Amino acid sequence: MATSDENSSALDDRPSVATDYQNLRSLEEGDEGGPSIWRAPPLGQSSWRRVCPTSRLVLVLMAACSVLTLSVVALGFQGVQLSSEKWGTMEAIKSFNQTVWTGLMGLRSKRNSTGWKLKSLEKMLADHNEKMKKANKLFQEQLDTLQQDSKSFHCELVEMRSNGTRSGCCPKNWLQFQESCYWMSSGTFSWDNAKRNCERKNSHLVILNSPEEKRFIYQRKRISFTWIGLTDVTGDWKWVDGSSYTLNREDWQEHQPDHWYGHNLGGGEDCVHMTHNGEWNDNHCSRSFYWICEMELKG
Ligand code: MBG
Ligand code: CA
Repeated sequence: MATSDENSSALDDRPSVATDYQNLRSLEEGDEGGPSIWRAPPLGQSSWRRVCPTSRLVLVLMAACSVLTLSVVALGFQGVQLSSEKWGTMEAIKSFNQTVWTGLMGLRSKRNSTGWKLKSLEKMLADHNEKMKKANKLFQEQLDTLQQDSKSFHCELVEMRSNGTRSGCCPKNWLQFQESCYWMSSGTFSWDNAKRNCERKNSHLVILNSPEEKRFIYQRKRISFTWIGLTDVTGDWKWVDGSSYTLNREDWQEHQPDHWYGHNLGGGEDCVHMTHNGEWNDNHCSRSFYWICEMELKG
């Protein structure tokens, strides 16, 4: 059990204020080369530097904290500013979007409206074209009727002027070339029968007066031999209307006319026909060929 002395001795072992002061003094006065890190700064330096390092660390930390706090406050302020700017920008973008959207809607509506207008215009155009076609057809029909009427009137006028001896128009199924009408037979006859047939039609066997008329007939006649109104039965070459024909070699096939007697049909060859290529040949008048009648429109 400890005595009161022992307690007092134990209390004595504790560093007293005086000891502390001495220790502090010894630290102040020398032993500079000692290893202690707690060495006090030399005398003569400013008082704050003589504060213990722990306090300096606290001060540094406090300063750092202050700087940090200020930074946080500044950043916060900036953040508020940024957030406000961001809000403004968002509002602007929103407004811009709204404007663009409204514009797009307007354009779409305009496009729809334009498309609809275009479609109705196309339909109008198609209807118009259809009406034009109908009107044109009607006009053409009326023009044809008018031409027919005019032709009939002309025919009647010519007939009246000739006291009914001539027709002003070619009859149905007759072809008109210049001032004549032509009829092509579909059967065959002898030259004499063909001549009579034409006369019954108020016409005559074709008389070819010009190269143009020869070409016209040649182009339209049947391929087979076809009688024309030329004969030398009287000894001279004459057309059926009594007009004379002066022989032209170009009209005839080679070696024709030859008055050939070799056919044993009696006599020679007195009647003329067109051959396949349009050139002429004299033949026996009894032969059966196609024929062509001609009727003049004017006298
Ligand atoms: C024929 C003619 C005939 C007579 C005969 C003479 C091969 O043509 O048609 O009319 O001229 O030729 O050989
Ligand atoms: Ca002949």
